[in-house]
Amino acid sequence: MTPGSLRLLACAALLMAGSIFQAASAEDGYDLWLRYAKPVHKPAGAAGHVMLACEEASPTLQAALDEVSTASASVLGKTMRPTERIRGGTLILASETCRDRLPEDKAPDMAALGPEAYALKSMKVNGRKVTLVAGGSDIGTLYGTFDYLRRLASGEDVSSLDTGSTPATKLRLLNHWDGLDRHVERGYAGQSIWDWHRLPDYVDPRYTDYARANASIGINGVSLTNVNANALVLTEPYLEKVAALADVFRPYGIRVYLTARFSAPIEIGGLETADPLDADVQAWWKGKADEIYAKVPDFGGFLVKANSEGQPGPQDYGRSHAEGADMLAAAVDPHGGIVMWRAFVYSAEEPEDRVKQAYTEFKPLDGTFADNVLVQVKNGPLDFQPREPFHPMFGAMPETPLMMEFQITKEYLGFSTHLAYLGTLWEEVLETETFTAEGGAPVASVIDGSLDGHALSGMAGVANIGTDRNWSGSHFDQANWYAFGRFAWDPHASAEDIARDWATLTFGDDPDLVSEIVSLMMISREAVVDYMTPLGLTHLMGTGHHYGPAPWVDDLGRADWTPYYYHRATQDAIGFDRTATGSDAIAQYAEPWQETWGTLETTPPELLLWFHRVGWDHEMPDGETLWDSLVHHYDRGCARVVQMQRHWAALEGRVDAERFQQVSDFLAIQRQEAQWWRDASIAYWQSINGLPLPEGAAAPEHDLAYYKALSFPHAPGQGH
Ligand code: GCW
Repeated sequence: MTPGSLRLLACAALLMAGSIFQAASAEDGYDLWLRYAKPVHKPAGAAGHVMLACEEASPTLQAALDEVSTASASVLGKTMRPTERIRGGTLILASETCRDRLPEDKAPDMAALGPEAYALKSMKVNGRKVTLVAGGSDIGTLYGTFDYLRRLASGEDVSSLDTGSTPATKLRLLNHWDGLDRHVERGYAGQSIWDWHRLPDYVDPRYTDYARANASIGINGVSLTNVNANALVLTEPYLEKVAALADVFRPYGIRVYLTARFSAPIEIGGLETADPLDADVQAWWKGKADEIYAKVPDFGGFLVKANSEGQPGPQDYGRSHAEGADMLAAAVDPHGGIVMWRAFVYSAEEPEDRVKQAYTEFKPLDGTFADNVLVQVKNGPLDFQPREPFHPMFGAMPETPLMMEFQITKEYLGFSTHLAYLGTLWEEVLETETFTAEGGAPVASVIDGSLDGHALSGMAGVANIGTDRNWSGSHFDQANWYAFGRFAWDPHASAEDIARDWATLTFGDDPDLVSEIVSLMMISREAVVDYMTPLGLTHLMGTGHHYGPAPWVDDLGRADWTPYYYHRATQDAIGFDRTATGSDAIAQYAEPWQETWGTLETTPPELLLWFHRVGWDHEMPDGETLWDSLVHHYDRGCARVVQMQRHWAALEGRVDAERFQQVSDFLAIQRQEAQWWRDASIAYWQSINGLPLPEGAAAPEHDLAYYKALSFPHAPGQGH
């Protein structure tokens, strides 16, 4: 071979390596926050070896070891090598049941940690410097391992660690609204990842990555199926499929839950009734629970939507929600299972203000639920709007563990094409004081069980996950999945800290880049509020699909599904009077909220039209009229989107091209749709109030008829 041909070969090899490198580093979002990119700053004190503190690796500890080797290979550029003896720079994974290789005096009291807790400690063992990940159980160790790896990937100094964490809540669940036909209700990221048809024989490797991602943020339960439930999932063939998924999730500390259709005893059990007080019905559910536990020994329990939006329930037989819940609770109780009974109830016939109905229904039932029942309550009394006050049930049912239900999928915040970081929305709810008889306490302390001393506690998030390669439909919606897990673990956490962690893990640890991304995330949700439903307006979205504005709709089969029901705009006024002169929903809140929100002058502008009906010429705190202020809020929302676009555009070249482009394209969609929301809303309000626009405000691009004529029969995610 001549030197020239050698050079050629070398060039070809280099070229190939280059293209392989490119392919391998394609940033399609699949790796989520477990990208394990090499940090700009090499983490000081990173371990070089990894050791298990016992001989036999349980599947959970094996998962931890695997994660360490995957992560170290890319974060550190070399895999941490397994070792069986303690050397300097070893990462030791230990748990309450895996500690034999650790000198007795060096093992912290892991039993005292609590089953899901962990400690990370830099220490000396046999004179050598090591890092110990100690878990109260193997799952605790896995959580601790993820924490350690997060620090490495963020370029943190890990040479003198003395930290740890304990989850504040017991149940940290994703709720999938996935159908057995793979349609995801309110899903904007493709189809359901549960491939029921191929299960149980084909177990998609993606399920393992799903479990890894969830475990890395502390999620420990998954309700697989839509709350608008199909009884079929409780039949034998489907339970086999459920068991196959449970087997994948088990090493990651994730239990499976199912939605229980209340009429299942009739539909698949051949009974004539589903009356919860009927002995045959009770026996049927007990038998069903036994059957499930025989296949899935660690089955978590049932999630139930009953007597809500057409779902069957105990009220069909004149029984209460508690009687329904307690019947199911008795069926799973011998196996240690629980029931999550949803409080999202309202009736079409009921003349009472829709936002009052859940409280009216459930408050008198406080103290009547079985010990293994939690009542799952949406964050606000309406339905996952861009902004609502907190649900008045929080703080009002001390005898019942209340579980928080957040919606991660953005049904009412622009689907997956609008960038809206929900951390700030959730933080706003969790840190609001409920003011019970004992005094002020944040909603977070109801959720973590500390306020009323409940051992059962939890948070559920309606998942935004689908078959899209990047899981969530958009890169930034991954942040909402991530933030949900972090808030479920610690409801007192800070939205900004979580955003920073996510941005670092997702886009790299360059501090300038991270702070740009975080600042964009932190303004994003308020931008959506401004261009969709400012000043306490709510539920103005298009009928059924909830895509785009439709404030003019006033003639659906049921009044409480129309935007008009919520805004009540007439020529002289707008808003829903929920004070004593109106629906008196305010009476469901404790003082001082009754006083603060019940009084026009002390109601903050962001909740004004939620609680009050006011004239278009009402004077706002800054001296503007309500009408001018409303228009300015729409304009502010649109301007914020432009600002977000600019921020993002400035990051070109600092974010990989693939993700940069998709985010840019989505921001362009968001900008157009923000404008659409603003223009359509203003055109409609003007048709009602006949007022001119404030000076300098642009007229809507089209007339009202144009916006009204738009139709979207195939908008994604609709119920069916
Ligand atoms: O948010 C609304 C949705 C419905 C959903 C319902 C619920 C699953 O529009 O699609 O049904 O709430 O939470 O039960």
